[in-house]
Amino acid sequence: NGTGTAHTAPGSATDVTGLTGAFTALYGTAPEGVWAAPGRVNLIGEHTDYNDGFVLPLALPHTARAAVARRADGALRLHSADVPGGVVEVAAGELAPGARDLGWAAYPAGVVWALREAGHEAGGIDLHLRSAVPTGAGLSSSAALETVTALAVNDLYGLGLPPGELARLAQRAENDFVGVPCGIMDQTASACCAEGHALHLDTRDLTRRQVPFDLAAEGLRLLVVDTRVSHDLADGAYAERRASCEEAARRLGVPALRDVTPEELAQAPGRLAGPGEETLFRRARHVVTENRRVEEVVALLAAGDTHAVGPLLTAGHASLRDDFEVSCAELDLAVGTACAAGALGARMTGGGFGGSAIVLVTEAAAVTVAEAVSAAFAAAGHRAPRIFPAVPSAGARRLA
Ligand code: GAF
Repeated sequence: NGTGTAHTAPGSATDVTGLTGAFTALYGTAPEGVWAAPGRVNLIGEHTDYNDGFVLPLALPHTARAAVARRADGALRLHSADVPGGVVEVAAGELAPGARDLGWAAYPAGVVWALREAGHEAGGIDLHLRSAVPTGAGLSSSAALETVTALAVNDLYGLGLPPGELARLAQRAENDFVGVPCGIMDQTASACCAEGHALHLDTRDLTRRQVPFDLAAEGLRLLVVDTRVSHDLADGAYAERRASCEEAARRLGVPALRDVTPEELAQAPGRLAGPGEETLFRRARHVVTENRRVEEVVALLAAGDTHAVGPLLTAGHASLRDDFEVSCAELDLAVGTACAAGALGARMTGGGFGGSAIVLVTEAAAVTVAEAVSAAFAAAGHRAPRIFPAVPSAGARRLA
């Protein structure tokens, strides 16, 4: 995965010049603009977004950037600096789900397809892309690719779609063109987050609220621990969890698990847990308690008590590990070690089965905690994790 040329900060003027130059070298004319869209971490609210529930992600400073120009013939030419293999060309008539195996290019191609399917006059594009969002790390590198494409096409073709709608169409691209049954969180985070804030999203009615999240002011840091165990949302386990949640809601007689409180669920184990079926009850218990944790975290942030968020993060991790069963040994080790070394709280973030954990820690303890996690990984014989601070950053934007 490309993190940009060494010494070139992603999104900087030098980076924009580099993207523009590479585009011109590839396609023979200059791009019409350069756009950026970030990856994310989710502070709390995991596996709730396909249950009509609540999420609280924040954008990372790591972005996918795209230099783009319109084409008159409706075709797409797509190139990534991060992937070997040259330009992928898709003729206008070829743009249909499953028509061809497009590899990475299915993400931008799927977005143009989704825009056209929704009746928007999205014409052809030449695109050159470079991303600093680590891939396979649970940090939404795919959503960043989709969102940067959606924003560029929206601007260039004057579609006038608001960010929330671009996120919805980017999700449609991933669901129906790429074939991953994800929820709406990642694309909305990439499109709609604001610097210094976490984004409180109700995934039922898609209302959004920017929640101030000024870690530095409180002497805190949020660390990302990328375990470098690659996760793959398409591998069936995600779809299986989703199906369990839908089945649990059906048995409880509600439209979605969003409509059940932890107290109500505790009264109703019999409806979910016939003999040998306690798994369904535990899946549902994760979702309904996680929705409650989101509300509790939002209330603590509003009260300026970010320190107190830590135990809720750790409780969320236990629920994902024990009830939802989407953690793995490396994530559990990162969380357990960080907490034992003095972190305020920690949890896996994103879909799970690998990927990244987040750790809330005081500035004073940050180095000690990071070193403890690295040492524990070495002692267990795991690959060295990548650890970096999550600075709440801006959502998708035009750079040039
Ligand atoms: C992945 C999905 F893409 C999101 O929609 C969300 O379900 C998340 O896993 C789990 O919270 O990132």
